[in-house]
Amino acid sequence: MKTRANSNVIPGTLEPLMDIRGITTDKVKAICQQLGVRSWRELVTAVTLEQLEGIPLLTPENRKNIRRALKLDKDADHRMQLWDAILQGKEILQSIRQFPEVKRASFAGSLRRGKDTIGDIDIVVEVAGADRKKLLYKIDRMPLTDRIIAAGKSRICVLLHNQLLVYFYLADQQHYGATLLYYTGSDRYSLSLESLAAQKGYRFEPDGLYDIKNNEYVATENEEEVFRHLLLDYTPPELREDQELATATNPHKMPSLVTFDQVKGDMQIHTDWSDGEESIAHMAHYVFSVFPHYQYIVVTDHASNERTGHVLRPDDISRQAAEIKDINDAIGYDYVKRGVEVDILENGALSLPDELLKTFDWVIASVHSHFTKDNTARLLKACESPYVHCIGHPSGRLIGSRHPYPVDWDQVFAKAAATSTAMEINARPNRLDLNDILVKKAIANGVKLVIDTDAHSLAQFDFMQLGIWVARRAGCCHTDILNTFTWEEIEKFKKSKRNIIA
Ligand code: DGT
Ligand code: CA
Ligand code: ZN
Repeated sequence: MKTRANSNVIPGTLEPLMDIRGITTDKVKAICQQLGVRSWRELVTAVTLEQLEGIPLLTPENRKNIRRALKLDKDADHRMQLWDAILQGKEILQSIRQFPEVKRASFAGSLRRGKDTIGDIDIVVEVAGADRKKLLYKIDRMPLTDRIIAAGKSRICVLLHNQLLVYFYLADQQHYGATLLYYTGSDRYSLSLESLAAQKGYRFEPDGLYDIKNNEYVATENEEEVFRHLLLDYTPPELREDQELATATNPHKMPSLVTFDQVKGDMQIHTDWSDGEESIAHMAHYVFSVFPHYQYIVVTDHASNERTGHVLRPDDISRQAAEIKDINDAIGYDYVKRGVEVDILENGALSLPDELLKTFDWVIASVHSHFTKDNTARLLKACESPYVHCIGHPSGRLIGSRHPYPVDWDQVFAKAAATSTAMEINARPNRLDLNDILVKKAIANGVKLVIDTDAHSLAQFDFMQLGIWVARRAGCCHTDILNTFTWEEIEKFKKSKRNIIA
């Protein structure tokens, strides 16, 4: 943090520029004088229009660091998957929580809102003013840190060795709640809160909630207190997106969102009978001990002609059933359910005949081919099968590598609701399929969802939380999610389909 000497020609709002690595007073003066920039907003515009290229005093590294510090260096095509960001973010949180200067620390930004991809990591830290220099010193020496890009009195921007940017927002105890709320965003949501606060006599700022009448900051140690001052119900971070602005101003519409604790089982799992890494027994015993609140798991190996890898062949089915029976006998009840994942072929037919499909407890039908054509008709036909209980990864997207295929979702969701066919929220980090927007549309149509992990190995059962975030962002309550119900209730759901189709 440098001195402000010789900065009299620099407008006060641009002084934080000097907190950026390599940016001297002379360089800021050059920006002001040569580009006529007088405010932060004008600076952002100048950076966005690449006008900084015209200032000879600035090196390419200087320009890059300004872009990074201003959060203008994001690349829409290279956003990180939520799961990777969580693993990385948890490591950072764990490190900084060990520093005695840090009283509290929490994720903010898109990571806290559970968005499917993440541009950068935001963390709000409670630290006393007198300890901030010490904290900066320690962050600089964390093994993960490549270098500090910018360091001001209330914000530190760090580049990690893996090129990821992490922003620490520093708050004192009294204003931690407002700061956390502010930097959790989304941008649009914070703006809506700002204008709502203004109507009620407050200024909602990164530093806290300012009571205009009393001319002082209000103590808001927790987010809940900010909502209370603004006479609003607490809004979970997952709902703080553009489409939920109305919720922020309507305190009586807050749904009770589904939680991980309410999940009673995982309903898509692959074992070594197809392309999974583990035996059924290994997976069952692992989940039984690690997720004690689960009441069932559904083994759903691939029965496929289209897939090139190892699949469950028709003559494997009875042998697999016998193996599952032995495992359940050892556990003492039908903990492992017999499911299957079949292909929806190009003409909408399925990759197993009805006589075999009807022997399973749970049938998932998924598109595994022809990813560019409009697949509405295939999905509609699969819903009409009396033996299909759920459509797997319905949109077919792979985050970062495959776009969803075109589908008329109004038609498909109407059909799914009418035929009691569930839709999957596949929680694999690169799928998250259906996504939050489609799930929202699905539940508005009365469609039931299943959140499952599609686990192919033991560690992948942890993906469930990602699916929960998708559901929460869509506003799902536990009643929207089939696998928050007991197996007896799921049997009733299946029976309703048989009654409709018969
Ligand atoms: P991302 O990182 O692209 O996945 O998306 P977010 O939602 O994490 O957005 P980000 O990282 O740009 O900012 C996080 C929140 O903090 C967002 O609500 C905006 C707010 N924020 C961060 N820096 C500034 C700033 O300099 N000015 C204002 N007004 N808001 C900021
Ligand atoms: Ca962010
Ligand atoms: Zn699949």
